[in-house]
Amino acid sequence: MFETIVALATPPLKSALAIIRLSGADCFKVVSKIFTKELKTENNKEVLFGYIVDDKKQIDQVVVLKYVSPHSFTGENSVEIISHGSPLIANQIIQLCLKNGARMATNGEFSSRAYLNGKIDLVQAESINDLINATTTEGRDLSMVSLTGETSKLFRPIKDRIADLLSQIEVNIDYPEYEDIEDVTKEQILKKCSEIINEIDQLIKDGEKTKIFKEGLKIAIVGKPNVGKSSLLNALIKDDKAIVTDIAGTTRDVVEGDFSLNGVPCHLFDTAGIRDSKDTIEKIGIEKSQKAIKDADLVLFVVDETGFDVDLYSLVKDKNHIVVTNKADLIKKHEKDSVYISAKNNDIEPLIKKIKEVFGIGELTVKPSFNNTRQLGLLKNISSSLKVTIRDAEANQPIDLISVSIMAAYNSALELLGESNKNDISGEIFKRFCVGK
Ligand SMILES: Nc1nc2c(ncn2[C@@H]2O[C@H](COP(=O)(O)OP(=O)(O)OP(=O)(O)O)[C@@H](O)[C@H]2O)c(=O)[nH]1
Ligand SMILES: [Mg+2]
Repeated sequence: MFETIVALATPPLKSALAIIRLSGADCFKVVSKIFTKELKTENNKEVLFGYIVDDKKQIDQVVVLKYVSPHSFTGENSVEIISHGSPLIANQIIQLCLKNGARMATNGEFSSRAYLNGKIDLVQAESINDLINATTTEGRDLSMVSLTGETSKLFRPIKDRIADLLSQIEVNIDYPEYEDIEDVTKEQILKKCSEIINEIDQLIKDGEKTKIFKEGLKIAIVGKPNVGKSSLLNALIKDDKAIVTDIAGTTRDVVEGDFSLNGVPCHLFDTAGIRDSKDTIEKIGIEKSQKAIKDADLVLFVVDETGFDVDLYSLVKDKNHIVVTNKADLIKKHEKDSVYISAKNNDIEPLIKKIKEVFGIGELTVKPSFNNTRQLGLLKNISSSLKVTIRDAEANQPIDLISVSIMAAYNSALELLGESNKNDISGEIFKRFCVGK
């Protein structure tokens, strides 16, 4: 039984309507004290029209949606109060809820309850957060298939097979005296493990491919002053965001912009041209350029007709990078295999092609996949644990030693769907959610 929580589910800004959400055993009691109608558990879902009141004073005219447990998102009694969208009113209603027995929800606490009450598994819960944060339709589509439970469904049979193998082995260890229980042979273990590893490795491959559609790419544009870095940012985001002039040292601070590459959200950092400078402001800008290089998934090292600076290149050569020759319109001889563009003329197709090539970005086929760092990490754990099982079995190790790595694989499988130590593993995840979700 959980305490009653309250939170604003919409942004704290002036808008037409605001939604205040409550969940928990006592939430009908709390709302009944501040609403002109009583919320009873008898009738199932209800839409009620009335007034929020503080004692006798009317605060707002609202619509109240009532969900009776277990027919709600959290699985508990829940209420949504739809008020007028003034932050002042929304705040007053929340204060009234708090005064009458609710407490403020923490980030992601509604989703966390849905998970703890068995309404959704952990993969579905994560997809809710991904859905809220999606910035491209492809990212949204990927999150939607996970939200419906398709991704978890894909994995459950694999988890069951690991469990079967484990229980077969455990029976052999615990009841060696029962002759009617078949011994698991080394061949059976090897066959089953390699079948499961193949399937898991395929899931990892599919997940790695789709991961960037959800997580996006950080791309830094770096080079000498005046080579056309800001012009390139503008051409990529199709907007005149960064200032472009023929004066070297125009960009002082990092300018950021976004664009989508076949649905992969790309976040660009246009940086100050790097050179020896005595100017204090420019020096700070150059330090920021160096930080942008460090944080980037990809660095576009821009050069122009004035040539290639070897010292500068040493800053990026160990990073994932593409050397981009800009101002191609001024250069007669184009070397083979180099990327030539003209940012000023919006002639940047060769670069787009190259970035797609570097990250293997093609058309996205939306299908269920495990594609965040946590999920992929656990799949990799399962695969490597089962590889240990194979190694131990091949070395004819005793069966109880072999079972250790299968147990490790099984625990990772449980953790993937959030079926083990619910409170321990989920805390980290729900912290990342918005309050009110
Ligand atoms: N001919 C030609 N000129 C270009 C091209 N791209 C940019 N330029 C010119 O190069 C000059 C510098 O461009 P910017 O985009 O400001 O260069 P930057 O690298 O951001 O320079 P800093 O911010 O000073 O480091 C401007 O006059 C642009 O019009 C191009 O493809 N061809
Ligand atoms: Mg610039």
